[in-house]
Amino acid sequence: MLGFLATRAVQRRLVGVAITAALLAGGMVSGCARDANGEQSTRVLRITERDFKITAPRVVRAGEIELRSQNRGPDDHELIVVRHSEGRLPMRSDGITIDEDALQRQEVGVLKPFAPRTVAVLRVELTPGRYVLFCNMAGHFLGGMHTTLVVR
Ligand SMILES: [Cu+2]
Repeated sequence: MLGFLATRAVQRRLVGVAITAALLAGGMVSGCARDANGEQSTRVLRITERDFKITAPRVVRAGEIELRSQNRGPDDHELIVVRHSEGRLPMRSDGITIDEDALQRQEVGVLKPFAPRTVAVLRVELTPGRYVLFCNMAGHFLGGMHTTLVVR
């Protein structure tokens, strides 16, 4: 229903390291990297995006986190991470997209739109707080593509 809007090209500043890779069925590596002291240095947070839902863990420990988002389509999706303590995210005057300019200082990272059947990776340093993960392609947020992540 929103497919014609979803094809709109979105020019976006890329924050952090974003890699889109072909999805290898069953080949996903689990776990984390360890530093010289044997401490966990990077943890992987698995996310699934589909029309129109984002599935992700609700709580994660603070630190360096690798967000791995799998697009199950059928549309392209993006992923925006903002630190947002409470209340609703501000809408643009179009009434169907979030005002990212107003959230610029809260923005932690962005995965540009990526295709169905691919995985996009974003590394972020998350400090304790409340975050919102969402897709801001036209209509997708209102369609349900947002979730809250609490970092402890
Ligand atoms: Cu989307």
